[in-house]
Amino acid sequence: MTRRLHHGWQSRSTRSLALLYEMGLEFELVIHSFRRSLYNDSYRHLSPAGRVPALEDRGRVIVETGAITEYLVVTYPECGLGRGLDHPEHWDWVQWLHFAETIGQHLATLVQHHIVMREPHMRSATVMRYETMRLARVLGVVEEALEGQEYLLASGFSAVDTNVGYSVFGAGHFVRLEQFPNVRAYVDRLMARPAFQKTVPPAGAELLFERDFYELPDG
Ligand SMILES: N[C@@H](CCC(=O)N[C@@H](CS)C(=O)NCC(=O)O)C(=O)O
Repeated sequence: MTRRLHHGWQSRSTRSLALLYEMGLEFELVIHSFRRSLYNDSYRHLSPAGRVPALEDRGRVIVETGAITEYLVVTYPECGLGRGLDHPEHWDWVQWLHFAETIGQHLATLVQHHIVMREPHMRSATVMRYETMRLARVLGVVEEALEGQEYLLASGFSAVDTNVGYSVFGAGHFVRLEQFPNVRAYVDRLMARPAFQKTVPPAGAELLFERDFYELPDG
């Protein structure tokens, strides 16, 4: 079975895309559009909830970015991007992997309110303000962790930087990263990596983020 990643440009599947490039693994990229629901018969046999990413590899299908990250680092340990049970930073690695989705839940709510709900009357300004505040708070955790180091773990770049890295990149569309200098530098550092460069949508691609920054309704 061909290794295949199901992806939507600028969505959370960017985590798995960056990781596959970082690992130097060959794969086929299948791009899905968010203009139509992914919850359809042809895709549901891969992803029952109709979400991206889905990874096909070695005869199995895996969904959930965190699970895909764990699967890839365990299946291809020679790439050195996991931190095994015997590594002193193993549990930090696991914690960051899950923290990517703590950031991701606020990001997803803001994407729904600013982007998916196109008509202003569909949106809740209260939810938008509250989730922006909560997103800023979790970015503060990343800011502290990055004090004096380039990546989340003191031992250097690892797969969790692809998961958290996408979350903080996405967060920068709703929270000004200038107030978090370590996070700002971290995003720039990640985006300078050749693997992350390859995740940038090509010209003409359907973008999730059509703007660089989304202001709150009342500024
Ligand atoms: N926790 C899942 C979330 C996957 C997810 O919700 N992906 C979004 C894109 S960011 C999606 O496929 N949305 C399509 C939809 O909700 O219809 C993961 O980390 O893989």
